[in-house]
Amino acid sequence: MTALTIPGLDQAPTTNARLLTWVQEVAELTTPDRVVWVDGSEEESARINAALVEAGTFVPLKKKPNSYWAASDPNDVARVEERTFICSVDPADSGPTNNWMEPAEMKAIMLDLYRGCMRGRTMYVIPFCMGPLSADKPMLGVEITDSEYVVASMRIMTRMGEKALARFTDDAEFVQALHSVGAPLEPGQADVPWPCNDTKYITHFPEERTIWSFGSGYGGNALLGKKCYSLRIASVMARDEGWLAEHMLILKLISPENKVHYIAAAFPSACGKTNLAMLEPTIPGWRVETLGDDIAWMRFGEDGRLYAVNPEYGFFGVAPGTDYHTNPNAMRTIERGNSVFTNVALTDDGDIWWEGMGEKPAHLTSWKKQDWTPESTELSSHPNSRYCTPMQQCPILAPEWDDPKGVPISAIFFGGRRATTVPLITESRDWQHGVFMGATLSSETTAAAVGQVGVVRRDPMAMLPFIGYHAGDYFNHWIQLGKNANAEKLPKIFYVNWFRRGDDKRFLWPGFGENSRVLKWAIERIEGKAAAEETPIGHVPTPADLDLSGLDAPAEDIAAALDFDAEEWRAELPLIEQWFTKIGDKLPTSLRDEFEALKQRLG
Ligand code: SAT
Ligand code: MN
Repeated sequence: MTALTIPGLDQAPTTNARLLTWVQEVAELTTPDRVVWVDGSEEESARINAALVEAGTFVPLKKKPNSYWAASDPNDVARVEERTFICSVDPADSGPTNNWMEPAEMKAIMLDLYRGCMRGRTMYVIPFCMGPLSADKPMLGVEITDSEYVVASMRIMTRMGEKALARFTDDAEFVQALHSVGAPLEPGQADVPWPCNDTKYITHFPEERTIWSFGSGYGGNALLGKKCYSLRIASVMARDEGWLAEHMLILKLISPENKVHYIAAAFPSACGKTNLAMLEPTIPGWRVETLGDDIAWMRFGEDGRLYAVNPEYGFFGVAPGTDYHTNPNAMRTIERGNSVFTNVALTDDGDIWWEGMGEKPAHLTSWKKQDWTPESTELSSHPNSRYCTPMQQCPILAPEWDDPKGVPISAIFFGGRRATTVPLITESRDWQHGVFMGATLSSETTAAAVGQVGVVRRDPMAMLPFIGYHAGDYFNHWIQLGKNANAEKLPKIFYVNWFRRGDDKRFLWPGFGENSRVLKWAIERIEGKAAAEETPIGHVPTPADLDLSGLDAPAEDIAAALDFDAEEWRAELPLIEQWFTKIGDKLPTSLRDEFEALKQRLG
């Protein structure tokens, strides 16, 4: 078959030569039955959703407008870090924390997999833009995919279709993102509701700003604007151009005096970024507005401050544990409809349910499409089940969410999930010390990635699976940005841990809305209004330094949550040493110096 016979291929709504050539090449390689140029219209969306319902991928929800339940293949539920590659030309540019393969070798393997892989399917061409469309230099991309689920999800998660294509000038640069579920259909062969392939590759060619993904339909593996573009590829662009692409939420904190501070916070996947981004403060008079829950692109403004933009257009949040108590604003966002729920449970009356959503219904259809009752021994929803919902439906969305200038960041939080050792909050001594905190961040693994859950690992800046180049160079980039900036105007860096536990494993700090007390202390430190104790690891508040008025929690627990324990930290030192050894000789000497100084202070 020659490409010209593929219906739709010649209906390109663009004159961008690079795009036209690439689409032609991919169509010839993957031989789909037809090509659709995605315009992002309502009609098209209705068509795609209807096709997904027809295929059994989507079940329409009776209780939520224009919303759908989807259950994945049970083997395709999370990011596959083992199958994720940074194929830089030089292996030294991928570094010790990424998988690497020689680009030509990887391409040969993947070209073999891609050959004919869209047979029997439709190839969709999705032009998209990460970040505001009105940016001087819009951050463009095109995803080619054979998955309707991906088209429907990209419509929620990115600015896509005609409105993005309008920013494609004839010579516009864009990230090429190729995706296939890897499940060609023979003539007459019936499709399955969740096509995918046991062989999976999530591959990045950083020098070419190109992404090749094969075999998975799961969010982080398949929605290529998200982790693949906005973190792995963008972190390389950011290194080259002097900015930061980070795994951070962005929130706006408003004091009772209407003073505004913006905070960016990095936590590993499934450690509460969405909850913090949408928090309802429990302290009177304080308010939070949301700008993003997962990714922040930060550039210095003309005034020397660091400005953050959220490249995304929707939220792809962990469902279990989300309810009107833990995250009322996420619940209000999804109530408005237009959402896709993947791997949660389906109620008999056509709504969704997951663990943590209050009383257990008498009967559900589980994420494995099996009958589920409160007596069932299995969970109704996968721990990494997700809601995918438009950002603009969030009732506390900050009005400046779409401003291409971004918002000036006052504080950066690094945080992980640690049962011991790490206090509720620690303020860094300066930028370099803050970068050390980020570079040595540790967290227990979660269900967001395939693998064992609950194992402590170093997760620098919560970016371990997302740094698109050598981690040592990445640390150096952070250090250099600080050196070149006006220190007075840099955000203050804090290290937080909401997950410290008592002897009986109970959480010491209540979390959620009460985290506003921690935010308040951080802002008051920046404003020079709050006290702290100097410890070997940084400045830590005593219970008296935090606003605990009206907090219903045992005083011993609060003290234990804030406690700096020298013994625990001395036990941490060999782990940091190991980690730095792994980074090797690209570790900046300034971080080595920070480590030696910490050792000294710990005695
Ligand atoms: O990788 S996803 O973006 O799908 C979810 C996550 O791990 O943060
Ligand atoms: Mn994430």
